[in-house]
Amino acid sequence: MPHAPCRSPLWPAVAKGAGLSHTGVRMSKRFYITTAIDYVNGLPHLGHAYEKVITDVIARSQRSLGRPAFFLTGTDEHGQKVQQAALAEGKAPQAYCDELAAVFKQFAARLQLSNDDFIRTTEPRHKTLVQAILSKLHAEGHFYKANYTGFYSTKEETFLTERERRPDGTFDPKWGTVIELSEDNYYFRMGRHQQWLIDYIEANPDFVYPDYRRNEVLGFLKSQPLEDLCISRPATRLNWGIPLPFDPQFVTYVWFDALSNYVTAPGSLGDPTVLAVLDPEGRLVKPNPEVQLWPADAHVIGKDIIKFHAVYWPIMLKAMGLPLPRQILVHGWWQKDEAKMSKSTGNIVDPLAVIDEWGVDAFRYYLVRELDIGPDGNWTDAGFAARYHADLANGLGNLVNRTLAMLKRYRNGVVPTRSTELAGEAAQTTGQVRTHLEAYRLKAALESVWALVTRANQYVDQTAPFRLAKDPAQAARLDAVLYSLAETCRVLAVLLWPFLPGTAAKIYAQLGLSGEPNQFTAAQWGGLTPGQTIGEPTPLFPRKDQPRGGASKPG
Ligand code: ME8
Repeated sequence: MPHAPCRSPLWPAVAKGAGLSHTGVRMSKRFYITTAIDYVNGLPHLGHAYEKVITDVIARSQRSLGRPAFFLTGTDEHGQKVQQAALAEGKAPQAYCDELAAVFKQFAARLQLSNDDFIRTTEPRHKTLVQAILSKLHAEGHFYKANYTGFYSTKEETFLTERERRPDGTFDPKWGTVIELSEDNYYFRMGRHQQWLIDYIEANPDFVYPDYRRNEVLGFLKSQPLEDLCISRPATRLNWGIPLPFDPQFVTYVWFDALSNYVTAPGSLGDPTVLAVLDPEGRLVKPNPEVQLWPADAHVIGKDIIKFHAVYWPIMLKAMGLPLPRQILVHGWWQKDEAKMSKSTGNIVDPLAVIDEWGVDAFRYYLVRELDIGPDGNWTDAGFAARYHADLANGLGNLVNRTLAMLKRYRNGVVPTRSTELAGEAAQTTGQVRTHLEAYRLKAALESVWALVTRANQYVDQTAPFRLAKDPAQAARLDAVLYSLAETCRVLAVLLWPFLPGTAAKIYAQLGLSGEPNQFTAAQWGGLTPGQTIGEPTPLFPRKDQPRGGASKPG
């Protein structure tokens, strides 16, 4: 379930970066992570799901590791694409956006995202602060008005130059219909920003991750003078946007509007860092020292929008006088069966259909286990089913189910005396997972977790509890084996919580434990209390390729 939008009480202060608010309360900045905000010109798709899930895993893992985190996602609702989609459905843009935003919010809930807020760019709280940004930058001389005559791609909502033109004078089909335009607009002066940005990216190698994306940005910045950015569209041509406060004949360019969400959301909640710059006289929003979010720790985005995030956004922030985000995490794109997903060819993955059939945790697992943050991924239905059966049903599911079934059968469901037979392996895995999570190596973290799953399943085969159970002289030995297995399942629940929160909670409940396994420190060996009664074992991931009950036989 999404968290309530920032109504939560003051997060406990952590030592790093802690300071005193004006009320004398010890405050600290939260870990702040964002996703791209999705265009509502269509339904949510696999790419949207992937980005939101990896961001959720990072947010949850930070919280589990004891660092208060704030996770922002939302929808990008202005601009031509959305206006055209509304028109195509014969709806007024706002009514159309209201419907689609509700669909995207439900989608976030189906993915079990733990977002703290969901921003829509048509909300007054966003529009007000975008106008504050524009007014400030205009007053400080960052914009100028000029006439432009030339080519324009309506599909990409961008002006094209001779550079984009092919030798035969035509444009790449990716630009869609290209028209010739002559119009006045406002431009953002870029020239003064090029060199400091190059220096900054060179001095901060982590700013853009992975490194091949950083090199791409540097290559772009070094290859040509940065052209001034057109930040307006005449309202006569496009009126679905935020009016420029200093010239209402124009609306704001959709990317300027959209990128701003990363600061308008915290600003609207009272983030003093943002408001000191955008609302120094306190006319728009009351500062709230409990909301310390900016600068963001990570913007998670796809590879196609890197220039906006690694070039224009830092420049916008620098011009505003706000610190830059710590990192831009650039993920790759999913294909299906080695081909671009496309509705027209029917080559798509419908995330909701997959979730309905296999469960949300199986879907989350496949996305994160299959694709690291960086390269492109390839979805295959067969690969999905294979992972489901091998890793989830036969691996984790079987381990938990047979452990609990044996505890029920041989010990009446009562946890036996503590033992430490798998404690070393569990501690080693816990250490590896912590290191991977801290470095956002999500796939590697899952690989480490599954090494422990495999080890514990081998341990069942090696110790053969069903044989021990037949010999009363082996009672103490059986106790030791059963405790080690049940405790390993508990540790696994803690390690898995950021990835598969529902499954982790089910494992805890089946072990008879209350609460959620959402604190990494609980992965310490020995948490299960001898004498405690476990709950009901129920298969976590029923097999789909044979009649139900065929998997997960005890012992
Ligand atoms: O770009 N695989 O919105 P969007 C992985 N509104 N990721 C994919 C993908 C795929 N096949 N297709 C799209 C926008 N994405 C803007 C963002 S942010 C201030 C404004 C990713 O709905 C894409 O890379 O077209 C982007 O990060 C996100 O989905 C939203 O794409």
